[in-house]
Amino acid sequence: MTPLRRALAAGLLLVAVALCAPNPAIAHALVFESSPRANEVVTASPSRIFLRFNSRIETELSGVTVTGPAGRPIPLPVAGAPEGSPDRLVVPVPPLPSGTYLVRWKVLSADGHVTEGAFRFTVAPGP
Ligand SMILES: [Cu+2]
Repeated sequence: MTPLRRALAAGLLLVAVALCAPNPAIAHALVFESSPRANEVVTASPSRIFLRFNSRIETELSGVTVTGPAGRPIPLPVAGAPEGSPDRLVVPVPPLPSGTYLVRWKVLSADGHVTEGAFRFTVAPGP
C-alpha cells in the first residue's frame, strides 16, 4: 500500500469512527480476536485464519488477504462465516513456509461502514 493510500485508508477509518453511532449493538466492525493472534509466532503453519469481530459483518462483502515473505500474495479461497456466527470470518490457508505473514482484512459491518486493518504473524522454522 502506498503512503497516499495508507493515509486515505486511515482518514476513511477516522470518518467511519466519527459517523458511527455510539450504539454497541450496531458498531462498525473491529477485530476482537484472531487466530493466529497479532504478532504471534507459531511453530506450525496454521490451517486457517480466523477473525472474530465486535459486530455482525456482511460476509459476501468482506474479505481477507495474506501476503507472505517478500510480498508474495498467498492464494486463498473466499473467506466465509462459520454457520450461525455472522461476526466471524474464517479462511483456510495452504501450508505456509516459515516467515512473516501480513493478514489484511476489510469488512462491511452491519452499520454500513467499511473498516479494514492488518496484522502480522510469524511461522517459525520447525525443530
Ligand atoms: Cu460504524
